[in-house]
Amino acid sequence: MTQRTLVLLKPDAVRRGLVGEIVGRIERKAGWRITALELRTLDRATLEQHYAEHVGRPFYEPLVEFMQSGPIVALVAEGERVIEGIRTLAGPTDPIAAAPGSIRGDFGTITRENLIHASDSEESAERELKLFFPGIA
Ligand code: 3AN
Repeated sequence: MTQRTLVLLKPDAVRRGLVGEIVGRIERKAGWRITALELRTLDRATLEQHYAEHVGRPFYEPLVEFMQSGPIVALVAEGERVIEGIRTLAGPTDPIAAAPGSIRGDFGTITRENLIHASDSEESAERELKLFFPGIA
């Protein structure tokens, strides 16, 4: 089942020079392709839409601040079961609980700065792709 998903490499990943490492892990999965990729700085309005489900949670404001703290890399990945697959590559939200070998498990320590966002379902992917890449069909 070929799918498309949105990935964000968060400001910590860009600041720490981990873009190549993370993009490389996605590229090396057989048959997956990166079909759009851009370095950009996010505005508050975009983040409020992106993280709408988290409004009111204690981590919401610091998260929105953090995500504006420097450029991010937004990309679109396509391929066989890529939505579930990139979530597996990323590992769970808490990087200390994430297994070594996963992106968060290998490079992260604190939950807010967990390096990568990846859509968690087909519905989220559709919504997030429209928000970040409205130009793609
Ligand atoms: P995931 O990215 O693993 O799907 P979500 O969607 O639950 O995680 O949370 C979105 C982002 O909010 C996370 N990537 C992380 O940066 C931040 N976050 C989530 N839970 C916490 C928490 N308990 N403390 C601090 N930040 C959090």
